[in-house]
Amino acid sequence: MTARRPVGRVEQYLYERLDRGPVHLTLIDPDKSPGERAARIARGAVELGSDVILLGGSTGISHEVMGAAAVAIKREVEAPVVIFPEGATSLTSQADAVLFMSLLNSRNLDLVIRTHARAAPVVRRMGLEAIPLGYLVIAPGMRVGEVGQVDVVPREDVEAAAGWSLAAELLGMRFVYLEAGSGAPSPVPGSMVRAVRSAISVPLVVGGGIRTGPEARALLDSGAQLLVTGTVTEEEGLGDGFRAILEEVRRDRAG
Ligand code: 1GP
Repeated sequence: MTARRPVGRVEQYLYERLDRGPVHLTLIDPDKSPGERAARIARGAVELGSDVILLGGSTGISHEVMGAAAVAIKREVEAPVVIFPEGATSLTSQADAVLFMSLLNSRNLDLVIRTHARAAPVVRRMGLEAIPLGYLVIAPGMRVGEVGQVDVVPREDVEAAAGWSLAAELLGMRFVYLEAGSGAPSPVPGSMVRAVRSAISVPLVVGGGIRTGPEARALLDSGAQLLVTGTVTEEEGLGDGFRAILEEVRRDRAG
């Protein structure tokens, strides 16, 4: 018996990228940007240095819409296409992987583990790579905070955030994601990112409310290793805000 199962292809790609510096993930909502429009955003984002295309949104995206976007994107870019799920209905075998994430601080057990029990056999049957991730929503939480019935972690409670994050790591989750909520007026505070980063040894993902280069810079300097942005491209396309964020990410890359 081997002691460990090897990690999947996309997870391996993430670790290889992380060895060279920070990773950027472009979140596209295929309900707002379907098929070819998603593919155009993805191509531009990858050209600017984004590493992964995440597909997701907070309203029930059908697996047909998800599948069509994944196919269109994969025709345009080699970067992995990963599902950022909000339920089992948006799973598609056209993607390369799914963030198999537990919404740690939800009051609704469906979002912590029960939906996963129903989705796991589907994920396995589809042959989708599952990336185990602890997802922690920080105030204000925005829509995911409401829909996810979350007891948000207050922005100043850095110790609570570190405790939740370490618990995720000790439970075997291989990534921790601090989420301020899509469209949040400001990202997760740097002090919290620092506290979490020094508590855990798995890679730290930060997202929600990142719209400018200086915001990205502050998070990277605080220890964020993967940055997720969505709204900035939904609202401004591949404009100045997105370019400035990618410039900060590229600045910290080796070579
Ligand atoms: C949301 O963290 C992501 O789940 C991205 O947030 O839309 O604010 O960039 P934004």
